[in-house]
Amino acid sequence: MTDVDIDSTRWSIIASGEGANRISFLYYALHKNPAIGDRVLLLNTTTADVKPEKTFEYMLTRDPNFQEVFDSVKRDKICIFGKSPSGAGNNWKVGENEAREDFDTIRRYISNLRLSGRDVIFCLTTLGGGTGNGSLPYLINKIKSERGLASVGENSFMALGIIPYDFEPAQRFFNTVCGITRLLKYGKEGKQNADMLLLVDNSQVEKLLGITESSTTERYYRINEEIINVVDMMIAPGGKGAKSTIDVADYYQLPSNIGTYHFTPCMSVGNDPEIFGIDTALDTAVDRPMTPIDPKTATMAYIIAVAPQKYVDDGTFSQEDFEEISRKWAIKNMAGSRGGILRYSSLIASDESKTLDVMVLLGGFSLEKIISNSLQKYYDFRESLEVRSGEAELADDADPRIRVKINMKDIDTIEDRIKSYIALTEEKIKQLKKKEIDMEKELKDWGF
Ligand SMILES: Nc1nc2c(ncn2[C@@H]2O[C@H](COP(=O)(O)OP(=O)(O)OP(=O)(O)O)[C@@H](O)[C@H]2O)c(=O)[nH]1
Ligand SMILES: [Mg+2]
Repeated sequence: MTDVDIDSTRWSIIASGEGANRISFLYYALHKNPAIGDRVLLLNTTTADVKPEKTFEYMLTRDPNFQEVFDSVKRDKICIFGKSPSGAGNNWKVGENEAREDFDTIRRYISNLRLSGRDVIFCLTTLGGGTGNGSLPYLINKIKSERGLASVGENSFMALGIIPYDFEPAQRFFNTVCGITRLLKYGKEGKQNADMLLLVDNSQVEKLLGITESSTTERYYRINEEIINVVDMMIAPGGKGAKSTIDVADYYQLPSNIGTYHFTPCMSVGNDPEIFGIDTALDTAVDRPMTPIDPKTATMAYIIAVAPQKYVDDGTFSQEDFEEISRKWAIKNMAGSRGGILRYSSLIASDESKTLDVMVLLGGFSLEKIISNSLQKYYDFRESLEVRSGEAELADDADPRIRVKINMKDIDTIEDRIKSYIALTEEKIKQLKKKEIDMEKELKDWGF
């Protein structure tokens, strides 16, 4: 492991809820990345009768080497918050309330991350559950706005949200629509919350990997392995003996300026550099978006390639060629005839990597496929709520101790916010698909 440049970005990971805890633990156990060091925080609510270990049980039996890592993580990186005796019971409002009411507990752990300067915080949650999906949007907003926890206005927050399997029940999709919205926009004024939101869909990843195992825990494990590759590629410029200091975090303001800041990763990793060129790797990647999308609607792309040092030194791969290949690729694969609005490519030479690994973060794409997969279930759930005086009480069938009230006006606000975000996204796509300007006429108008 090499030391990171003083200048390169420091990252932290904050994961809330069970699925996100598993992914972050797996990343921490498998990748010792100097850009992260030990800045990892796993948050969860838990039932009084279930040990926090339960979340990691399968991983710990699958790989006995993880036990030692787990013992160290348990000492100071797992924060159990909330006063509820029974977790959030798949109810995001409970997850949010518990985080708010018990923020003093969470604050101590966040302080331990010693966030400073222009640190990037990688925030993970599943979108179907209650704990992570409820608490994480609240926490991002809170850390961003409260003095003393981070450097206000300087840190960036990359959020990753995991969309439930297609077959999961209605409440999970109600949670998903609310969670996506609250990660994008939060608070009274509905200001931008996460700086970038990465979406990953369980059914889609399972299809890409051809997973056929029947055990749920093993299926999650396989999906999680794929997700940690994404985390690793995001942070690549600071790790893997990297020679480049440009990373995604340097560009996070750009999507915010455009007003759309959702992305999905497309991965092509483990390629033999003797056989694969970057162009082939890019073509493979675009066929493998981790969320069901139409790449032809994508308006933004961040393209990251990690290649073994030797192949960069001998000129097989160079930043200049990479940019040219990316440009042609974008014209062929992205929205409009000019290859989207925003694109940047970063080649990283690595002392440690033996393969050519490429990740494309496609962004600004139409959310139509995601929304159409969720909407029926979203409404099924919404309409099942019994509303009295503008409020619905949500109770957990399995555990009557969990009850919470939701104000239906807040749900209307969430719907309005996602609809206007979608409208903006569609408008950007449409602008790009418009015919090119008539250059001759324009130049004349400009006085030439
Ligand atoms: N990829 C992946 N998805 C998971 C994993 N665990 C759970 N999920 C998905 O996440 C959703 C459930 O969220 P959890 O993370 O279990 O929920 P939570 O945040 O702990 O919230 P609670 O409802 O309070 O338990 C479902 O859609 C699951 O399919 C995991 O390890 N990997
Ligand atoms: Mg849970």
